[in-house]
Amino acid sequence: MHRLTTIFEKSSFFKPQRITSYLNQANYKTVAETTVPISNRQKFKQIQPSPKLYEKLEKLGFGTLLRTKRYAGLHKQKQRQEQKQLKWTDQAGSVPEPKYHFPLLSFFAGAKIHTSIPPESLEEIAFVGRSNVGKSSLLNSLAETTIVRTSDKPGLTQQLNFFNVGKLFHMVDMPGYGFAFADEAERAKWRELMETYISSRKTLKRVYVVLDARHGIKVADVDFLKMLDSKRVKFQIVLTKCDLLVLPDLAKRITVVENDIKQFRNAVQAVIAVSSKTSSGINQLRKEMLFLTNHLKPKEFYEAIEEQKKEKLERRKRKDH
Ligand SMILES: Nc1nc2c(ncn2[C@@H]2O[C@H](COP(=O)(O)OP(=O)(O)O)[C@@H](O)[C@H]2O)c(=O)[nH]1
Ligand SMILES: [Mg+2]
Repeated sequence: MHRLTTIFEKSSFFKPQRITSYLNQANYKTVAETTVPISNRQKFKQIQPSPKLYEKLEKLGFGTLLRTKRYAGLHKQKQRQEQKQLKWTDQAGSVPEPKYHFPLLSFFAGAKIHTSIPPESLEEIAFVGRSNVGKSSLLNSLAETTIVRTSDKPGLTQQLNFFNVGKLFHMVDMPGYGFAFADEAERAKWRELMETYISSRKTLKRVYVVLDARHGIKVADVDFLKMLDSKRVKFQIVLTKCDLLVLPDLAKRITVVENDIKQFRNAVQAVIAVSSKTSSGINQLRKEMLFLTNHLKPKEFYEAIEEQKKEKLERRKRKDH
């Protein structure tokens, strides 16, 4: 209603007196009579993400900030940061981020009931989210294949689908929650299956809750996140379809979601942004998944190995002399 009145007011086509009489007729209060609370859309517009977040997103390939007056301040801050970094890289030499690839993806089990869930073996990373948010597309994009079925029709994934990522780890595509197509009994069955799996699986390393970047956290998501939190399952938010937002809106969305998940104890605070369509952010997510499943170690680990090698060589040299 408030939105309607503001639209009417902004438009020069409608004369103010006519609006007031129309609104009075319809038994509505006019803008003058009420204090207008700001809408969610306005609140969203007012968010000011940090220059650091912009910089991170630009690096991941989510576009660049326009050189308009509106972003002049941010550009200045960024320039200062870049100059500082230049000084540093002059000394150390910049290291480009390597490209990570997953080994061949293969489907190995589907479970409609908990008794058909395969026994625990390799570590697992599960993908959950509302139907149609882009979970299956994300799996395909990560593994650079098309074997995971994707669809425009909500509710196609009606079972837990287990995939081997070579012999490294498993990815699990889970049924979408919170859509109106399946009947109540069916939905309850799926929810039970997911809850059993999530709360009892020892090899489950991380649950990625996939959200559509355009929408953020919805009511159905909150229910699911509360369930995860109550079962003490560590989860992390992945925003996908980020190609459908311009950079400032994406940065704002991330800021909102980061704020929303502060209430959950078991949420990983960092929010991941990706696009399965353009592959932005996908390499970074691959890297994080390899870290999670212990197939990549922190920099210090490789440095320590190098040190050991050097020491060995020196000892051998000393012996030879
Ligand atoms: N633009 C865009 N569309 C996407 C992206 N990811 C998925 N989609 C589309 O969203 C729809 C649902 O995707 P799907 O992976 O089947 O969703 P799921 O139900 O969560 O598994 C499909 O039409 C996809 O083409 C993305 O990153 N960008
Ligand atoms: Mg799917």
